[in-house]
Amino acid sequence: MAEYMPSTRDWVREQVELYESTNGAEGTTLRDTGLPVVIVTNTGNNTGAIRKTPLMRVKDGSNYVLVGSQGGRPRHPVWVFNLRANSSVQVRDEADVYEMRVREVEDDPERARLWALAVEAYPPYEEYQQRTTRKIPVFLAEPV
Ligand code: F42
Repeated sequence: MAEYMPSTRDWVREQVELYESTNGAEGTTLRDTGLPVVIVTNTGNNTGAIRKTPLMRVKDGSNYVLVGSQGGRPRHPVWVFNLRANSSVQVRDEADVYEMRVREVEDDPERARLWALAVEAYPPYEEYQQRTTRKIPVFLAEPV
């Protein structure tokens, strides 16, 4: 059984701990924005470790849109490489945990549709994309 290796960022690790230990009753929003967050459990592509990554909740029917924004920094968050290497994830949305498969969305019309949903759910994504020449990766998580 792979071991869980928490994020190196304290507030991220703490949010995951609060979210999971309360079975999604607490820790489910981005700080005081009130905007909902999901937890994506993914597999480290180097270590094989269990990684847990809070992301903004962007729904597309029963699918979730996962946005590798990391505040518009110049480099991808490393969970992007995890998803590219292993498409099996779990998405926790409050008390519900779904087994899902992710695929990176490159096709422009589909990506544009999903990007619009993402920006609607979390407007700062647009600013983040303006802030960097990096094309922010978009994944779609679909129920298995
Ligand atoms: N990040 C986003 O990109 N988008 C969001 O919508 C988002 C929302 C959000 C809401 C709440 C919250 O608390 C955090 C939120 N974040 C969001 C931040 C997100 O949870 C991540 O912390 C952030 O995106 C950075 O992801 P990261 O995977 O780069 O994390 C780093 C800090 C990290 O944990 N690094 C580990 C370390 O030890 O340095 C390694 C993690 C890892 O997966 N290692 C891989 C392995 O094999 O284990 C190797 C990865 C590689 O290829 O190098």
